[in-house]
Amino acid sequence: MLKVSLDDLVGTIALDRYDKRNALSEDLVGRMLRTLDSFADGGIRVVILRAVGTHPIWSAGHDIDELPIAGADPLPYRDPMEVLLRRVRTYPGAVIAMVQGSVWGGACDLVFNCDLVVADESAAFAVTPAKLGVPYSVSGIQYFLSRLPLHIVNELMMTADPISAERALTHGIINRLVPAQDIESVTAELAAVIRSRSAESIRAYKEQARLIVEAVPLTAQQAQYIHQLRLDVYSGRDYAEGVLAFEEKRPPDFG
Ligand code: YXS
Repeated sequence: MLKVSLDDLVGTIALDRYDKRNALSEDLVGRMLRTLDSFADGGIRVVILRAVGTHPIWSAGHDIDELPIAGADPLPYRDPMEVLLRRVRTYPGAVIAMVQGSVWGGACDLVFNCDLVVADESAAFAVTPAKLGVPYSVSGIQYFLSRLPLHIVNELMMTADPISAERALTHGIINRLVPAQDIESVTAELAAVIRSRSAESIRAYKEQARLIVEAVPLTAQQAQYIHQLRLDVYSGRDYAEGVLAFEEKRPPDFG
């Protein structure tokens, strides 16, 4: 499911579950979390997150077979994906996503939560809750809004259609857009530069940036209201239909 390698305090985690389009199952995410923990313990300065080989799909996102059925929060605080996103945000070093192929749903969240993104022209990003009837997580929305212009977030969230690598570059989702044959060397060079810089400075910077981005005050009433909005969606007809339609390999009918 994962291929892990290490070279001079640069660690690489490669998704290797292409039969399920690298869908982020609990098992796969658990392995990623354990690897990140061991990297952190070993003082690994830079982590490269990639997929094994060159395929049209980088990752199909959250494992839809493991989304809870209607009535239960599809993205609760303890969902392994949510735990992984927090772990990437708090990893005490840089995490670079190297992206070839399309990125779907929660995998977009994963890539956007990385500190830097290197991609080739085959990369594309589709944020899919509106195709599944999922009420997106509050922290996910917070992070999208902190990184991207509102109208781009609206387009991603409302259409659920992929945006191209070129547009992703324009909007700052991608740091380096490179030809496919150069992607490994460009990523390795970027990792080597960061590896040579002060780990203490980078760790403190990253933690400060995270805390500043997360410093959005909400009143108790607003938090309750958000909870109610999400509860209504994950108890509703659309979420049940979205998951069922995926299982039945047909487009959803949201009426
Ligand atoms: O039928 P088999 O057993 O061969 O399995 C198929 C698919 O069922 C499986 N698969 C997945 N299984 C679980 N979770 C997934 N997300 C997932 N995606 C795919 O992989 C096998 C091959 O799939 P197939 O035949 O459709 O491959 P393809 O190459 O023709 O098409 C690739 C995709 C990615 C375009 C297509 O599989 C697709 O549309 N997948 C779903 C993408 C998606 O909507 N992801 C969002 C997941 S939910 C999520 O992340 C959030 C919670 S949210 O949406 O709110 O952000």
